[in-house]
Amino acid sequence: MFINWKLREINLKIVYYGPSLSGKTTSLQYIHSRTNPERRGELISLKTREDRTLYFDYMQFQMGTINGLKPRFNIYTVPGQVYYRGTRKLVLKGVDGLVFVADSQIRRLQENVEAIRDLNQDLRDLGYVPSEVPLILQCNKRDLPDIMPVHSLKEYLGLNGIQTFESVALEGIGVLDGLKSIVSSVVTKARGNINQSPG
Ligand SMILES: Nc1nc2c(ncn2[C@@H]2O[C@H](COP(=O)(O)OP(=O)(O)O)[C@@H](O)[C@H]2O)c(=O)[nH]1
Ligand SMILES: [Mg+2]
Repeated sequence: MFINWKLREINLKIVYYGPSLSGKTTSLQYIHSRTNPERRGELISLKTREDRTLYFDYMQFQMGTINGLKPRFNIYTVPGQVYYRGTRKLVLKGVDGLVFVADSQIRRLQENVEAIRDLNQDLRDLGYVPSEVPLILQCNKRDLPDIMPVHSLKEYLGLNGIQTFESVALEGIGVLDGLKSIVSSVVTKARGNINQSPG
């Protein structure tokens, strides 16, 4: 969270995290397509290699007010691959809320488990207590055959108490519900922090 008191703006960061190919970019593309063009910036995809799985993406939108301040939500996706740990940490720095996008396919369980482990490690490395960062789970690709039941996926990920949304990002199903939920948690937390700050 970063407050510009002069402009009366509050910058909040939400990161879509998960294994590669789980549907993070597709989710962000859908969010971008459904956000009022007057209140959002371009969707920017930074290409780190020729493969689209190695992009990280960014967009910004404005919505509502928080204690008289205008919130700007900065939404990022991170590259899943191990060798992009540096990029991932850079993107995670200053994060206010997380959407973990899991690939629901049974054969992708291992990648999901590794990604949640990486996330917790990345957060600790950055000085966060992982359980204190607002997080929701988006179980994606619910349209495919051979997917895991949500409760068992949550169990494997150690995310039992976490609010969960089933999604088909390709069709936009469930994506905005997840976004609204994390925005709401992030805003609630920001209100608490602003009330405590001297500004
Ligand atoms: N069947 C299906 N495919 C999806 C869904 N969401 C994303 N995909 C596909 O999965 C692949 C990887 O998606 P992408 O958003 O690039 O994954 P990222 O690496 O997490 O950013 C692409 O071919 C998408 O079209 C979904 O809900 N269902
Ligand atoms: Mg991507």
